[in-house]
Amino acid sequence: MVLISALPYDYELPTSDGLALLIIDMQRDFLEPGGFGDALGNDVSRLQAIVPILRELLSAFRARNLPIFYTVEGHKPDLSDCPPSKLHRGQGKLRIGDVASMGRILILGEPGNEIIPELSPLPGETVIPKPGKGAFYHTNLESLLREKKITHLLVTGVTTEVCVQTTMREANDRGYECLLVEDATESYFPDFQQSTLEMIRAQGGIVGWTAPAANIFQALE
Ligand code: C5J
Repeated sequence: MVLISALPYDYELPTSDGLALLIIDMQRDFLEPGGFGDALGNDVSRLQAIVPILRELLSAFRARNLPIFYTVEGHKPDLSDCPPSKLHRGQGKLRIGDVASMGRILILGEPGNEIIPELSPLPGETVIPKPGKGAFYHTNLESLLREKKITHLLVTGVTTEVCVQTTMREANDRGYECLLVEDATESYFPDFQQSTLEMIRAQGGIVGWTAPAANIFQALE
């Protein structure tokens, strides 16, 4: 373990066994025009800002052979795993399952559902499809983490206040020591990103810790 500077206080980072990188939903649906994020009226270009840091985190984890888990939010083509509440929410022109420029919106296996090419998973890295906002809901993430004896999660990806925060709360309730990497998570709403970081680390780290990636790189050197 190495103590790294984090908020609300130093975080014990395992530098080998027990540590995993979790990359939430860095898929075209959220980062490129024509996907789900765009259909909801968001400026998707904002999310590109974290791609270089995520590439560095990927390199650091790959160099040390540390486990990496990606998630993608998506539904079966027949939408049987999409509750009507999710399907009908909002007033956008396009909905989940509709055909757009990257195929059917938020449907597993469609071009829009792919992780962006800059962060493409390598063989052996696990991609977990998830129907909900949280990565533990209706997925095998927990059993995979238990299998690999993971105790500490570095959480990254998009969007900070939706899938990232939901996942971090789910992980926290399951006993994982979670650190949200401040400059490796992004939102369509800058204020929500900042508020989420504050919520996570408030009350003595009620959901976990936050720290910039530089503090992690230093520890993994
Ligand atoms: C959303 C996500 N925002 N990955 N999904 O619907 O945060």
